[in-house]
Amino acid sequence: MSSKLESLQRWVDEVAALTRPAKIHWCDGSDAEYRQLVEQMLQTGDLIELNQETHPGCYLHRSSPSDVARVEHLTFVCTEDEQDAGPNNHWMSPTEAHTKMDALFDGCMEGRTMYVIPYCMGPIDSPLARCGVEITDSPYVVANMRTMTRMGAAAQARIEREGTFVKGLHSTGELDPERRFIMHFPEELTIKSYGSGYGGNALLGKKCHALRIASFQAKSEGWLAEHMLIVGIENPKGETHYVAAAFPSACGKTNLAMLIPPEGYRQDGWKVWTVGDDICWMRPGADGRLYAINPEAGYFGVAPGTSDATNPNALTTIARDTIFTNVAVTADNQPWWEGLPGEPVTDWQGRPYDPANGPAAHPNSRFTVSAKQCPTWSPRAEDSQGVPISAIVFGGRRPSLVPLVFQARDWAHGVLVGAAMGSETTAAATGAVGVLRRDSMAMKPFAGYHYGDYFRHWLSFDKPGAKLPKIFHVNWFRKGEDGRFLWPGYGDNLRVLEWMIDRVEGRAKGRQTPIGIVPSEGELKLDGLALDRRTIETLLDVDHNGWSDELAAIGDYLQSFGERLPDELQAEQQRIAEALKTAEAA
Ligand code: GTP
Ligand code: SPV
Ligand code: MN
Repeated sequence: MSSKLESLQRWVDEVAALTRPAKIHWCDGSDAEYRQLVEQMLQTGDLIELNQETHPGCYLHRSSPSDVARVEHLTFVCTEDEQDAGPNNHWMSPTEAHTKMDALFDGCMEGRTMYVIPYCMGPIDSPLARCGVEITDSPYVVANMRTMTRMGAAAQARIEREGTFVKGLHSTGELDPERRFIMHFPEELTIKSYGSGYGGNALLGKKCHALRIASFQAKSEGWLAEHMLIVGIENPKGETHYVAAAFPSACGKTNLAMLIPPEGYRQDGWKVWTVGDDICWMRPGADGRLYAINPEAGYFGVAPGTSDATNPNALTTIARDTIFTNVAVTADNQPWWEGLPGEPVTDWQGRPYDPANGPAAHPNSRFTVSAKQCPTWSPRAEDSQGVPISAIVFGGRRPSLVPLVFQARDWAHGVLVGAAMGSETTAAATGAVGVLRRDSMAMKPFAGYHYGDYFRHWLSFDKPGAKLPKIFHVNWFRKGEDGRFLWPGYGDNLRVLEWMIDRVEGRAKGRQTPIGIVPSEGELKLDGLALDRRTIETLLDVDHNGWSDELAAIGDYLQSFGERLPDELQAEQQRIAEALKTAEAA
């Protein structure tokens, strides 16, 4: 095959001349192609068949043990001007980065097949969707891209019609961490990734395109590309509000997107609809509201912790036609991870399970599955115009200080709340776990440009005629003195979402505090929960002293963005710091 789009054909020819594959395969996205890839990977051992009676169409992939997560220290944004990448990104000059990468790609596909993957991020007919082409030598990447994106002939047709696409070049290389780089050239709409076969490093449509490159494009085109889930909450009257929520990696997006209402809510007729679990593209519509699409077609979700108690929806979703990466296996060859009943016999590295070696499943083990398999898949998930967003939620893992929920008083305050987000690090990226760090809008690893400019872009949506979502902050991860989570979380998070919707609709009054509006007594429906009064008070308490220190830390953090920090954001920080001082004195 080939392309009638000259720029695409020329690029594929250039890449082939550099990487020198034995064969070139243009992916059409068909079932037959997928089956053939699976067969081939079963033969090479890239995939291992799981129990086909309990898990039809399910396979296991074991990645190299040193290639199990995103690598932020090896991820670069290569803009002409170093300033444009910002202190939030690692930077390399485009010339240096191209030279370095092209040396790695030189001859790297000799004797192998080079796959050309045309894909579309977003519903294929959506004006909000954008296309790309990934070239890779990994059949595992092809199989995953087929599930995660609209991949194949239809995407190629759109690319040929539009004449523009994001170029992504990937090779697994030697899987040597010393020869591993994920490079972004936003000004050239180009990505080059070498030396990793894992998730966000290798499935270039996901974080590299749909967040880093897309956020850069969105800045000049007036839209937002965000690390957010999108969920529809339908009340007993049949009215649905769509909520977009940004939590850092492995902090609860998939779980909130697939939430099952608590028993009483179900009886009353509440329903939850999943639009997306990781990425959200949104732009203002003609009526001034923000409309959002999920650019992805599948879920690349965290396996550990997924159970009948926490996320039965996800468990149903992944009962068939799923690729599992780095999970453990039971005696009868079923996939297994911490949180599931039963016991593992083989760990994620294929060794006999021994607790002395750590968890059986890698903490960042994942499932890849089509979004359509989710029982709560939204009927509007493929709406080409997107869904209107009523509320934006920020949140992170904060063991102390940060209350269960509070609302920003207006958009500018909300942008500060997002910018000030902090969270404990997780296994989704290599490095220490459980360290508190700032992760503005959950985009620290993904914003493709200077955070100062990014905050300014966010602020710019507040203009005459705009009907913007209300902005909230949540914390499901507050811990008690015994180290246990105070809030039950998961399905019960709907109680917090209901309060937000009541705020959006003007039904809940709330209580003003220096940091924002919290639920007043009785506004959160907690019936059926075994929470004592003290716990509820702790969850909703605003500790003025503690928050003063927090605001000072936020101020220092904002200063690190220098001249490009919008004055308005600093003014918000000062306003709240002052309000806290006044409240302390009172
Ligand atoms: P990425 O795919 O990495 O972007 O992550 P995500 O934000 O989609 O995270 P996910 O929903 O997969 O959750 C990650 C971990 O957080 C899992 O182990 C969950 O069990 C846990 N988790 C999710 N929601 C809650 C909650 O409400 N409370 C508690 N305590 N844990 C939660
Ligand atoms: C994340 O780390 O936020 C993920 C997984 O969603 S990955 O695709 O590896 O980035
Ligand atoms: Mn993510």
